[in-house]
Amino acid sequence: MKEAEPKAIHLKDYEPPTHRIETTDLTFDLESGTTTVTSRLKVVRASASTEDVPLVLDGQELKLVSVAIDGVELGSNEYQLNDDTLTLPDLPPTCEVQIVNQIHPEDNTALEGLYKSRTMYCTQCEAQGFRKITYYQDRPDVLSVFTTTIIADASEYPVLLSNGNLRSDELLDDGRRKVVWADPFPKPSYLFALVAGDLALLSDEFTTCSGRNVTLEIYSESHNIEQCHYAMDVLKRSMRWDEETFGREYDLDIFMIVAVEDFNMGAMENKGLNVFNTSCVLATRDTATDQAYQRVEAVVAHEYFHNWSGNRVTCRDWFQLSLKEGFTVFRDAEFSSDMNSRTVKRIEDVNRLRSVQFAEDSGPLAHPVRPDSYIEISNFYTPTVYEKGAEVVRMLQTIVGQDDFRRGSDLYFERHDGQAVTTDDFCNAMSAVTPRNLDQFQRWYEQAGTPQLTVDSTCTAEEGLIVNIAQACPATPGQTEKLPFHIPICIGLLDDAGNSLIGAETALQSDSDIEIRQDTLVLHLRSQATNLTVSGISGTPHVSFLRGFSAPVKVNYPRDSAELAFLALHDTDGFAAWDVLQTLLVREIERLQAASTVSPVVIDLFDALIRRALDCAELDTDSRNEQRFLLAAMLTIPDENYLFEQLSPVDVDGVCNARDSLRQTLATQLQTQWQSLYTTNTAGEPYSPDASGMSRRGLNNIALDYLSLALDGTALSEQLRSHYDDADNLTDRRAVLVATVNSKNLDPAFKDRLLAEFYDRWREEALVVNLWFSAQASARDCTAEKLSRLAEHPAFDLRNPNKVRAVYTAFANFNHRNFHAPDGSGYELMGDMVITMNNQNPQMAAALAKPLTRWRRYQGQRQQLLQKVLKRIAACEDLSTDVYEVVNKSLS
Ligand code: B3K
Ligand code: ZN
Repeated sequence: MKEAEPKAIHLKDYEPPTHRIETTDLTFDLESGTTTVTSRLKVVRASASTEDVPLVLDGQELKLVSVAIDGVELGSNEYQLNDDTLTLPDLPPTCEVQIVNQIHPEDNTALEGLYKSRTMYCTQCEAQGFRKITYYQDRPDVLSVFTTTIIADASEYPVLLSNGNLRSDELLDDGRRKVVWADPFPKPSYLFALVAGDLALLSDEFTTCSGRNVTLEIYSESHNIEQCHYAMDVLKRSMRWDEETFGREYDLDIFMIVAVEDFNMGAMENKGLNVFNTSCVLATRDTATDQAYQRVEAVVAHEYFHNWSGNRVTCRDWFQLSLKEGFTVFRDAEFSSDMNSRTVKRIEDVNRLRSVQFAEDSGPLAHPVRPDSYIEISNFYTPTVYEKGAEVVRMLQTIVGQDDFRRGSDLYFERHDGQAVTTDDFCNAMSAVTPRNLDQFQRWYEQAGTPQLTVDSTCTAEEGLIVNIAQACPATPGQTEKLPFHIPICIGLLDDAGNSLIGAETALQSDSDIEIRQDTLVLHLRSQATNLTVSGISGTPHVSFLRGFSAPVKVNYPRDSAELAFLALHDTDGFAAWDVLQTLLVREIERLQAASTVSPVVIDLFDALIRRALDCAELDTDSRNEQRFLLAAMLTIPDENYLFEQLSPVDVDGVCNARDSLRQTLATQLQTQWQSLYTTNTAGEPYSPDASGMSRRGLNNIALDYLSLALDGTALSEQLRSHYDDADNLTDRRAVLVATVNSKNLDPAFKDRLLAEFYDRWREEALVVNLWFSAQASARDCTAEKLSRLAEHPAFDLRNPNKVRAVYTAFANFNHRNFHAPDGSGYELMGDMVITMNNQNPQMAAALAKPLTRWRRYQGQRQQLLQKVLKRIAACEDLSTDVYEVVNKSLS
């Protein structure tokens, strides 16, 4: 907590460190109530010019016991200590600093630094948690070789882990155990980790491409260990994939993952010792949905990939966060695309980008991929830094081409191994291998906001096809004027039968750079506006625009519904087919806010898509799975978050009602078709988390969802009941749970019985209980008052972030009718939670505040109601920097 008004930190003020810390030797004495940390640092002055500069170490919430320089203890007048720093003046050019301090992990509810989760100790240091463990230069450009000694009671904490390789393990005479871990790779403090507990182990091994054997270990509390097999399988696949795709080999003798129940985010890539939220590592058919399996796959891979993109090559400062996060999200997305359907992975990612990142980019918290200032760095682990950052890397790959991209990535790792670098260094490595000029491309790192493309096209026999494209980017906080971006735009052209009209001989003319790659044109838009002329083609081509979502932009390309419907059915680029369908559906939902009947073109299109799904039984296995995945995505109506972003300013009730009415009409008018789709995709074989099973369940549960709107009374309860009773997995059970809690056509007793039955059966499985909570929190009848009652359930725990997310985040992000209740009760409730969490866990509190911040995009009274809550929070004493920044920026 800060007394004075928190100050912003600026990228332009970056100064290199005054001292290096060559080695860091830590000893942790874990005693109940108090942990004593002894730190021995070999400190070297960075250069002669820093001769008179004192060593300033960061430290927060620590009790200093002693400081010694080269073995001589300092008197309290020989150093300066305040709330955030310990300053040591007059150090010799090279010396050993020894510091002893105490901390209280048991009282640490912020889950940053060293804390206790149930019976185990664990750490979370990124970004600035290490300073809550001991005094240190807690910044990513100070790289040091760490040795860690842990001493703890041998029976209570038989497993003692830290980074690197195990050097020794001994039982002491007093019944305690002492282990020493040594990490040979220099690393910044944010990658430090320690775990101590009575943990079960799943082990395996991996032989790297150069023939080295690596021990793989996953630890969890013993009741969860059998749920770790899938993560182990993913880990091995990730290790192999990173060798084959990016030439990256693992470097230590051991790689460990520890599953922790209380964790602020998904997982953390500490060197050789990844710490995971249980939600991102445990997976069995009964405890994880198909979606959760895919998340485990993505997160295990993501954290593993950080070993190179983040750990071996790290960030110079936190403004460069996207250097490791954007690149690593890109890498994990490529991995998931190779493991599953590439098209559908792209659809999911773009869906999320549009719902969440575009919303951030057009709101009060908009910031560039490389921010230029922050108050609290924890607030910058955002969709912009992660997901837009990954889009920026993807565009680089599109611009330079796959082969040069790989050469650039090799060069980046080779040049910067063991260094802390910047996004400029990354682009420079790419520049070094491509003939293309990437100077203008830098603006993607510097300018916030989502560029908007305005497109129109005409086609005449004389001139051929002319496409005009213009770009503009709206103002964002602190950036009123924007310069044009370098935007790679992939375009396909189709004839009336859906065949590509592009070939090597296509006659093209444009004032922009343009190339032909197979059946796609890649146009490099650099100016504010450009045009493209394609001559020598017969008929009027259908334009498949922004194939694969080649740039994170919004597109305004007015075309009639018949043209969009044609492309939805015929575009050979699956992403583009889905994309035009979204345009059509958004437009339809906008229209339905004033009209009452759904357009026949939409109903006919859904009819055709269902027919295609029914016909795909004829295809070979791979195409069948791919088609099913794609059609499941296409048959899903965009959710409210997506629609709100496309239709701002938002009339919440108008959008929700229009969306409901579209779904209801499709359900009723195509009921027979949904029933066939349901039957055709009902499981014939036991559960498997593979493409065949997942894609089939996807279609089966979508059909169930529509049927739950079309049916009522006994027919509905029987259908739901049999789906539930036949289920051998959580995906199917969850589908029934969600349909049940949201249905208007069911006897309330049926709902109550199902909820009670589900809870009784799965009460021991925390992750399943979380899903039970979130289904109820996002149900259409869950008012703020009902939510408060739900949070009184004995299984709810305010100290466990997963539970808080399952109840409160689910409510604010997915229960739009009730979060946005016209009386402001949803907003007030979330405001209360932010204030409660502010003292206990500032990072969680700031995350909970975010849904309140976008007040400008809602219409009418809601703007005032939201501002009122934000002002109430802003007026609280002892506001954490995390909440302070989010709330004040959104009010200004
Ligand atoms: N690097 C961590 C995120 C740390 C968040 C700190 N508040 C996990 C990841 O992105 O891989
Ligand atoms: Zn990451």
